[in-house]
Amino acid sequence: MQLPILYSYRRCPYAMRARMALHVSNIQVEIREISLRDKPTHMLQMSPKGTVPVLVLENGLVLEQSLDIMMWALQQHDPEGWLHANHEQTMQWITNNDGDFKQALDHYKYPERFPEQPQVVYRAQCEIFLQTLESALQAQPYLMGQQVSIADIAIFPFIRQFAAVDVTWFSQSPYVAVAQWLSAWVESTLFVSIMQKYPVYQS
Ligand SMILES: N[C@@H](CCC(=O)N[C@@H](CS)C(=O)NCC(=O)O)C(=O)O
Repeated sequence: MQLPILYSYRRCPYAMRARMALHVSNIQVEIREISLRDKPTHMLQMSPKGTVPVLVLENGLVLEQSLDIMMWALQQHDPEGWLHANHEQTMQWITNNDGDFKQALDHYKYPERFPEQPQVVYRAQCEIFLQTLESALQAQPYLMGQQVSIADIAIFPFIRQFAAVDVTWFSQSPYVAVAQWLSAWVESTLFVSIMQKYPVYQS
């Protein structure tokens, strides 16, 4: 039986959120782990922009944005109610993550590429978003309230990257609720399952 093909990169946070939505919705896919330096020809034919994740469906339809893949999967089967929260507010969290926070995160992760400012300036830019996460998570277990939503799933892989830049600093930071939320996700069965290693797909 032919399955949808997911071009993926294990450590990519966008690919992680797509893999988690596919996993929870119990949609079987063929995962093709790629090398970012040597992308498969078929992937580039299907999606010339060359980013992962890309999902190629059996009918030839191509989903080339991580959020589109999440929505497509969950609209078919959403056993944990990840789409139940208010859509606009959920998307606002994700937009803030994927926009200003992600940009500041890239600067914080690779300060040598952005020598205009010291790394701590980029970290402080990231902290604007961390503070909003902390306030929300001090008050409730998930970003959208008492129930998990796509906001948690879409965002925590990026916070994981932020925390990993300076583990000691993060562990001593005031972001206690964020740290607990992050640990719970990183240790979850869901995350462990989607971080399974695959050999690089040879096209
Ligand atoms: N907006 C895209 C962004 C995906 C993205 O930027 N993925 C990175 C890896 S984390 C990528 O494929 N970069 C291309 C490259 O490094 O060549 C999405 O949500 O799927």
